[in-house]
Amino acid sequence: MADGRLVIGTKMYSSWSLRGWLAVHLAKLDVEEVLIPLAGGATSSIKDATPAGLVPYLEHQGAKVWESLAILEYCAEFAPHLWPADRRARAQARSIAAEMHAGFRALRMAMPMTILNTRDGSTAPPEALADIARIDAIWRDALAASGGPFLFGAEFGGADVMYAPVVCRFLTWGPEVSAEARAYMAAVRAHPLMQRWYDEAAREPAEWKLAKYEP
Ligand SMILES: N[C@@H](CCC(=O)N[C@@H](CS)C(=O)NCC(=O)O)C(=O)O
Repeated sequence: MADGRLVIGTKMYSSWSLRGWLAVHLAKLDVEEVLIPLAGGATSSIKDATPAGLVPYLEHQGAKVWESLAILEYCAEFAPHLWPADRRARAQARSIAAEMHAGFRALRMAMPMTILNTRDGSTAPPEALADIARIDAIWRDALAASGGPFLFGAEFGGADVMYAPVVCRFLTWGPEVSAEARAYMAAVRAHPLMQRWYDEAAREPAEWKLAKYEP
């Protein structure tokens, strides 16, 4: 029997779910996956199943954890390697993870996650372009210091967990980004867990598609 459950939403669309799912899998927690198809906002079955009415939501060995960043921190208690070993790098990783969790609203509004599609991002508003420039700078800084291919070195870590759905958005919407950002996006997309998420999304039933995220 599993140690708990992870409640997530539709893999095609749920960017926050991807973060919780990656963290749980990287930490190798043994939890059952409970997938509730998103209804396009205020999904009643998600409200009933989770404390905040949002996914992801983790129950594990008696602990109840919601908010993707809290789930990541919980997973890092079991898998400390999710954060860099060096104190200064760890501070930077936590800062950029928190910046993602708290911000980039314009980007999230202009370029929603819809991973099975290719969309035209050329009409994104200036606020979204400013978010993209900031993210590109965050990535370039971290990659220059670590040498890549992931933000803090050879392993896919907590900061990558928080930015993986941004990679998905950029792959779909194709904004202009630096060569360093493009190399980073390729590394994230090629990670076996990302490959698995994309494959499972591709197998989701057509009835789960939401018009507002489709071309
Ligand atoms: N701040 C939350 C955001 C979670 C969130 O907004 N999740 C969306 C799905 S990506 C959700 O559950 N929406 C409710 C719904 O669509 O019914 C976190 O970090 O986990």
